[in-house]
Amino acid sequence: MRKDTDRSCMAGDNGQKFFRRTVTTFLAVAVFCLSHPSLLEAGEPRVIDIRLGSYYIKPDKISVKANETVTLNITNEATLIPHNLVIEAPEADIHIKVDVSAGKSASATFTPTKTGIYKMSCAKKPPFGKSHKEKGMRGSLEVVP
Ligand SMILES: [Cu+2]
Repeated sequence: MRKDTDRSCMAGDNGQKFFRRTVTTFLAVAVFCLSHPSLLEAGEPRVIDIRLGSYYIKPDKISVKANETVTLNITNEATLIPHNLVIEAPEADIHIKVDVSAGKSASATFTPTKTGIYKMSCAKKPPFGKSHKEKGMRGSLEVVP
């Protein structure tokens, strides 16, 4: 019963509807992502750079959120001396001990489960003299809610 002109007109309407639906879907997804920023962050751990040297840990205070997955990128800036980074807090599911040769980098990924302030240090100790910790290689990891 329809005329040809009607049919072509319908096709135009369908195209427009499809376009409008696509734009609406896109906007809905965009708004959803913006209102749920944690979804965008999920899967990508936060990265914190830590530098070790003779005898320091920089920064010596780091702060992370409970249940946030964090990757520590640890670089040993010393030219000869090996260092490590140790954070032992079983109550918060933190078990980090990463040895890093001089001039090298290593990483550790963890998800702290309990708030608190935990000690971090280098556990290296020469046969004689002071430990690296005593010489200044110590700091703290704060886990906030
Ligand atoms: Cu050390």
